[in-house]
Amino acid sequence: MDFEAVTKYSKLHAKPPGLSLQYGTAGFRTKAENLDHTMFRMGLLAVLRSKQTKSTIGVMVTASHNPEEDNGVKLIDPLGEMLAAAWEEHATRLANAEEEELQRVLTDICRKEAVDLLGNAFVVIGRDTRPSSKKLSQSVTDGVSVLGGQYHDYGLVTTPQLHYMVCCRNTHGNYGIATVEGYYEKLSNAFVELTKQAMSQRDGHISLKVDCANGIGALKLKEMGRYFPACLMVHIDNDGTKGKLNHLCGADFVKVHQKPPVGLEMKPGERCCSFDGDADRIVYYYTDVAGHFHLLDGDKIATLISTFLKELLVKAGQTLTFAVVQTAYANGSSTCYLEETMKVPVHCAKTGVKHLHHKAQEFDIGVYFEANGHGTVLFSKAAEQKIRYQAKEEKDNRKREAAKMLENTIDLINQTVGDAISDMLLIEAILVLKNLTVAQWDSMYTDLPNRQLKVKVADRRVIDTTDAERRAVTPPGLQEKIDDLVNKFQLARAFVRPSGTEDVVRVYAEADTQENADNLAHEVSLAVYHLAGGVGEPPKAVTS
Ligand code: NG1
Ligand code: ZN
Repeated sequence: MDFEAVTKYSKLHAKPPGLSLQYGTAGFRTKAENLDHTMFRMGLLAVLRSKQTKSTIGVMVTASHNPEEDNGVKLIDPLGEMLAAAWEEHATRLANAEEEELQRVLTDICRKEAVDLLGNAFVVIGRDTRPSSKKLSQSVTDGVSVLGGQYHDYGLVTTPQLHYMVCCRNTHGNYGIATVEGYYEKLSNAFVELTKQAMSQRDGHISLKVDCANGIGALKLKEMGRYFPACLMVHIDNDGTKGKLNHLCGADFVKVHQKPPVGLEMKPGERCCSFDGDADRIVYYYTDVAGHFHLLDGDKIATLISTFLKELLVKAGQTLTFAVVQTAYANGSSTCYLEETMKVPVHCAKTGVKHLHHKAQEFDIGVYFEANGHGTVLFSKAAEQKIRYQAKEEKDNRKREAAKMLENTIDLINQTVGDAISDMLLIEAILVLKNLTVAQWDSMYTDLPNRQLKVKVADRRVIDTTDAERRAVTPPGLQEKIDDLVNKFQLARAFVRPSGTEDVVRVYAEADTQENADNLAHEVSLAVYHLAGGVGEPPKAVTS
């Protein structure tokens, strides 16, 4: 390693003294002006990871649904998955090392991970549309170059597109062609194959409004429009020409506020959806004739997709293990519907996509979604082979057709990570195939009223949780207090956990009515404030 060059270039990407960041569930994320050194260093780290795995590694510059002034960076591992946990720790140490410690930290990582410094390194880089992203991604390439790594800069891409590229490159084209055109073609072809018979039997077209959060999703969806069949009419709103990124729009805004984004006009019954700022999350919604807003979040999406897959598996006569993975934030009604009506096993994982992803990998087919709309479906290698074989060789026409549909679903879904574009196309296909309106889909089950709040405390690490974050172990007395409060309400549930991306404690509550959910959430917030060292004014009652 040429330490002299590293030291020289590192000074050009100097770390703000005293600044300390953590590689959390979403990588590094903070104000863009504090990230230059982190970007350079993640370029260095990506080279080491690439040398160690002898594979292409991805670096995505984005802060997803966070405000435009923020930015962030995430590394992508060889099969398009999130960075391995041990390397998250290396990332944190490297980002926080003072200049004079840099050499020691790099040497230490190489020793611990047995990195062969003579090996080759290849890194692919992508970025979202934030004004700060271009310069920050150049700092990543500086880091890659100084350690002698090669790179390809994909420029403006969605987060899931970069995950797809990494997977394509490391599977030698097996997963798809590693270009945006390759991505568009793969998904569009699968969508056409999946829907063509159903579309030929009905009049009209599929029409949908998409709020792109004024982000990268708008650019990429526009580009992809050329590949869509004529029957698919996607109307793009919040395309970045007028509004600000993620401001009063996007999947996170719609989910958290449970109201429509600005900049999108909805007629009763019209199907609409919102992407987040880097297009790895999606939620659907509509208003009814009475003007009421209905949100179809990640739980409703998981339910629709798993119902569809389960029906196809039964038709094809395939006996594959199948499960849905959720987090504690999943609405209680969705879990109940999946387990009791659908008879699908449901597992609860800790918040953060990597936890859901790992759990879903335990099954032949694992559907995972966070309530906020991030999710996908994973098919094991063996399941994929069985399905592809049956789609070709099965003699029974009905079974073969079902297997073919499963095969097209495999090709339509981005298995590397949650992908708003891919999820949207799969949902649209399922609605056509099952001949469902958005209101019919919504009526599969009724969400329990719920409320999410945040509490500021001096140190959120005083809260430790267990049982997939559903119970608090510390501070003493907090869980008992929550249990007492929950017992005062009907159909109630509540939990608290420290956020991995913001300096707050998150509170979630659900109950039989909105008023009760709001009251429970408020009382639990007060318990957190009093028992976990709240700062500032005590939480105020919720006014819905
Ligand atoms: P934190 O801040 O740890 O709650 C949030 C989301 C996660 C996940 C990450 C990464 C909620 C309640 N939490 O995590 O689901 O998406 O951001 O972006 O929505
Ligand atoms: Zn995102």
